[in-house]
Amino acid sequence: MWRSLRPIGRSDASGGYRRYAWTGADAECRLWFQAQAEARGLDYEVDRNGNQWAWLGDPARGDAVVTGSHLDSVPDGGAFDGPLGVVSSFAALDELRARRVSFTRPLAIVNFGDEEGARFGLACVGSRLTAGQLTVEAAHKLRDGDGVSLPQAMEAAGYDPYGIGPDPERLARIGAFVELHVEQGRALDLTGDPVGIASAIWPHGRWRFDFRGEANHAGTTRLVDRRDPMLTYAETVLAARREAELAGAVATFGKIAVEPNGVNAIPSLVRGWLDSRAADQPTLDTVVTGIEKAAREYADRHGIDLDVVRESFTPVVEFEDALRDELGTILGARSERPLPVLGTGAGHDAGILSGSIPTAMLFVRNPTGVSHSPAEFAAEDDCVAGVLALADVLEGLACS
Ligand code: HGY
Ligand code: MN
Ligand code: MN
Ligand code: MN
Repeated sequence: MWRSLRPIGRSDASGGYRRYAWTGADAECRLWFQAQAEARGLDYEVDRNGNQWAWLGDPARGDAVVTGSHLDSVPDGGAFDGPLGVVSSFAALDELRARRVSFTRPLAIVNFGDEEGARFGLACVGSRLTAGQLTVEAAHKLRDGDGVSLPQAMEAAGYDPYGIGPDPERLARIGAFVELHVEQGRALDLTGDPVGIASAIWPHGRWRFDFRGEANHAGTTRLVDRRDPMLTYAETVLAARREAELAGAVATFGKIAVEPNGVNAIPSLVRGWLDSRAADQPTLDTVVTGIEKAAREYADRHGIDLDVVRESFTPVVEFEDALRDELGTILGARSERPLPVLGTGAGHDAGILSGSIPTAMLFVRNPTGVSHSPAEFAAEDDCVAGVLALADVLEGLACS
């Protein structure tokens, strides 16, 4: 199963993955998901937002147990972020069938579309639409770097962008959603556990900083005569690191767009995207406020115009105690010691859905701690441990 998925959207140049929403690689991943579902005799469907579902049992019975994750990636992402959760869900079902359990609740495996937001800039589009956390109007306004709109991209991929929207009936039929995900840090590597349980997701957001200056000749314009937005941007990047360090948070300018983007032209516009996250809301607010304040001081000093736009925000997610504790009980009974419970700075579909249904997450050890990079890794033994843990959880929740 894993081998048939791995080549899809993989770049020979970087070894990373380029599976962006509504592209050819995304379509191949979707065909892979459908094939896995149908090979297991599951009822396959695509919901109004393009998320894929594979059902065992009649969803109309309600109180379903759902597991899964996403198959899309960040630019040159790793092999495990998302796919490990989807592959492990199918493998856990195979394991449950081998155990000859009988299901007392409907079970589904889901692939949520466009979780990374790599193409249109907003994470978790499929789950946000379903949970009613993204309006149809706002979704239709999303554009990729080539100016292609989300509706155009969906239509080109054969999906109807005018049927998207909240899906409360679907969510009302779900009693629990459990997402298995590769850990995007080294906590489990430090505790020595192959699998852990998520406690919370840090609040996090994305802000766009537009620095406008004056395009001019790189060779003939005296330094004193310049209004160079790249200078202000560079000082703001340093300020972001300083503010994050002071607060024990994280802040990253990972994406930049420059106009006119010529080697011998002082830019007219530098657009930088900030991703910032902290363990709690007040700290995050302090960091972002501090970065923006510094940016404005630099802009004033260099005669630069600055606009700051918050493009997306996800408040802190505290995973529901009862389900989290139930996972702990189920898994604790099968291991020598209680599983570690750990927070994360990474956003997930489970975080988006936690506002609508009971959700929980399992993390699988990543000894490198690296993610959103081809260096992302999980050892085979740990992946197997993750599958068995997920199977135990699904058996405990959905089987007699
Ligand atoms: O950005 C995130 O935390 C997630 O991987 N989309
Ligand atoms: Mn990710
Ligand atoms: Mn992910
Ligand atoms: Mn994620």
